[in-house]
Amino acid sequence: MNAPFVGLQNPRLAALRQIERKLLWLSAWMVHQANHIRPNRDGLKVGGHQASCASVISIMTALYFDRLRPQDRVAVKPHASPVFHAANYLFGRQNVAKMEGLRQFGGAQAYPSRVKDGSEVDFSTGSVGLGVAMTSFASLIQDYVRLHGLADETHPPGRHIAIAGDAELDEGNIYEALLEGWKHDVRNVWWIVDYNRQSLDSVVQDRLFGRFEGLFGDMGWNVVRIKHGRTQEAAFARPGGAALRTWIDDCPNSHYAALTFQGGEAWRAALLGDLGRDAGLRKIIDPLSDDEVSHLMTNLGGHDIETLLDAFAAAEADGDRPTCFIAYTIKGMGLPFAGHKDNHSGLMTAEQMEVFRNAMGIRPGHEWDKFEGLSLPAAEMERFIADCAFAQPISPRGRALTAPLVTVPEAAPQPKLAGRTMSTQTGFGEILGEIGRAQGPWKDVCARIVTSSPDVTVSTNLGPWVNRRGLFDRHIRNDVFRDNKVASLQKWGMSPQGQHIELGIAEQNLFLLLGGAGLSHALYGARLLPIGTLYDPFVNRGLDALIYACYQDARFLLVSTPSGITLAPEGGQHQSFNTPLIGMAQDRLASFEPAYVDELAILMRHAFAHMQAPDGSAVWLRLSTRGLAQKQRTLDADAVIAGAHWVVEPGPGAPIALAYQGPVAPDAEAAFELLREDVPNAGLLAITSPDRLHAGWMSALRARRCGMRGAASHIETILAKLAPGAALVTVLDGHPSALAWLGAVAGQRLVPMGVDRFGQSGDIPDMYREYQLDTDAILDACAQALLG
Ligand SMILES: Cc1ncc(C[n+]2csc(CCOP(=O)(O)OP(=O)(O)O)c2C)c(N)n1
Ligand SMILES: [Mg+2]
Repeated sequence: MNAPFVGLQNPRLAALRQIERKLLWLSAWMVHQANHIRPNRDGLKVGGHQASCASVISIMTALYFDRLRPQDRVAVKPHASPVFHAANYLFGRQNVAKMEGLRQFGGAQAYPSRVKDGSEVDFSTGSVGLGVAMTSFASLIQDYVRLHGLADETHPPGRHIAIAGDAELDEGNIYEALLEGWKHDVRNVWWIVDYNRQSLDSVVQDRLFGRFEGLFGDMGWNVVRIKHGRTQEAAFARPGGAALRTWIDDCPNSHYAALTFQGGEAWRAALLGDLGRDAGLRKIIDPLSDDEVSHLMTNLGGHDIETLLDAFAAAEADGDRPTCFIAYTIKGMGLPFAGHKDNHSGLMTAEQMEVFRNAMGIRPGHEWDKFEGLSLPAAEMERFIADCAFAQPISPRGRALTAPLVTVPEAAPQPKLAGRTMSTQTGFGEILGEIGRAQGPWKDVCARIVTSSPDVTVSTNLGPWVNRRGLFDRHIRNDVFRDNKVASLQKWGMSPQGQHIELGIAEQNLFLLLGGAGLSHALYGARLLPIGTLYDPFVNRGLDALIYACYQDARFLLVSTPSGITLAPEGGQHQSFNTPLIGMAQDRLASFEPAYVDELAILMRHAFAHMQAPDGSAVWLRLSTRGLAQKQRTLDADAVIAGAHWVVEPGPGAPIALAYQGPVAPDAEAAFELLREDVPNAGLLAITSPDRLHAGWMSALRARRCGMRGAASHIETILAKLAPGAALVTVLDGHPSALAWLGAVAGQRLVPMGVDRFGQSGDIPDMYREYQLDTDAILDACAQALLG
């Protein structure tokens, strides 16, 4: 661990200033060559954010080359991606080809991406606000795995740091995360706000800082304002300095930004216009050249390495309290468009780049040389970088950790089904509750499961599990009702050993938590099997965070229940019908909707394995509260996992099959019995996953286009049992297009049934009649399909 910086003449400071210079050059050059030098084949803007990068150079230099330890985990604001790649390049963890390929196929990503840029990226960013909030949930998960003894103790715990753009604090999810973090007493989190007071479109409102200070303070955070650099502080200490400080503090953001852009002459005119009669101030300003006036006025804390290091060291000394640093900066600092309100996507022109190149001392052809244009010898710089704490490996594989797989037994515990009427939601609660006994072959899986729910733990049937495993909290908190002998089905004692993390009603928080927990193997070397439950319609409420978790390849099991219009009396507002389509469209998420509990048991077992498989993914089970008479049968587990199985195989030359998905099964079965009276060889197909079927079909089509003639998908094999001109009727409690594509697989005539309107409540008979999911409607659709 480096000692915090001390003293002006410290050689560390000299080296850090060289690194600032290098990061500024490399990030600007990376964007420049992508836009101006690399051939452009399609005429589209490549883009990049030189001003956003310049704004955060000193902050990232101070962090990466001084304060960060290898175990720390960082979310870098999306538009500073080139600075991040440049820092990694100096550490020998990034190469020129990737940087030259910024925003190009196979090159460095526009925004840091775990999946595409590799494991140097701790948290992907891009959708502003999410990466910031993710650090808080990841820190909670770090505490969880350590308190459960699951983490590899050879890795010391890290700090979770977000380097945030100030406009990210406009995102509501930030405040949801702050509140939840407060409830869970989150520790070891730093948010460093690059407070350049500019967003994409504009210069932000004055006095915003005061709001942030209040909000963060209310949530138990330490707020550190890093406003002035050393040069400014030295000037403030002189006679006339107090007036200068007041002038700076009172200057509206947009005026300050405009003067920064205009430069020394404009600064002097403005200062003298307001304070020209102050003899002390004149003594400060008059001897300075225009460039020096400019330097003084732009010497904000976020551009001053010494000030930043002092602030970081003081926060470290303060312990593990979450800390928000508001680092005042200038967007585009050191570049020709510094402070200009339109600089967000501004790119230096070729002429400006030449001037910048000369100022940086970079010879043509040496743009990527690590130490070109620096005043310290290369060997000294190399030594300095190699000695940085962050340069030390966290594991032989770099910053990515791994964790052994947890063996998943052959079959999930299956509740007694004979003679029972049961919903998939009940089945889920019983199966998980059984695993929660932590007995027999499921003991190891049980130890790795962590569940969470945004205030719908009981209503999604996690109750039996939670009663067995307890609620997680960093501190022991008793169940007051239990202690007072008040009878309740729910036992809610909290302890560091608990395995359920209860969240408030904020669905984005659930998905951010699942994102952090689902990366625990890579971040903390501890394998977790996270399960999150929520009502199906509210997947939409957290959707961007769900997509964000999948984008990072986080591994978790999402259980959404109740779903569809089948939740009937719970009301029209709670109905969901777009979710099967989301499940199909979302990459790195395998989605299923079983109808019966025997299928569910197969899929839950599969989920625990698939979540751990190198080529696996997160898993989504869409469940229902409708009780169905359970079946005694033997299923082909592979077919259930592949997405469909024949309940009644069609006879030779069958002219029609009826395919159902989820809780409409009894109505489809009843219609099928009537259909069979007229068409004895008709088939009845149970669909458990349009997502898996579709993915398999796509993959077979692609393989055949690549010459693998024998490639066939599960759905093609299934539908081949029907006559070539056969008709299909599909029915699900969801948007009909989720299954309508089945007609294209073998060119069959298809009538799709499902829900494309919503908002009416009632009981199931009324609802199924209204939305045409009942037996009569299905039978009519069969007639329609047969008649063509
Ligand atoms: C959720 C989301 N909405 C919109 C955008 C488009 N966008 C990209 S950057 C940005 C403003 C960024 O401003 P700030 O966070 O202050 O960063 P700066 O560039 O000033 O450092 C916006 C609106 C986005 N990336 N994500
Ligand atoms: Mg900004």
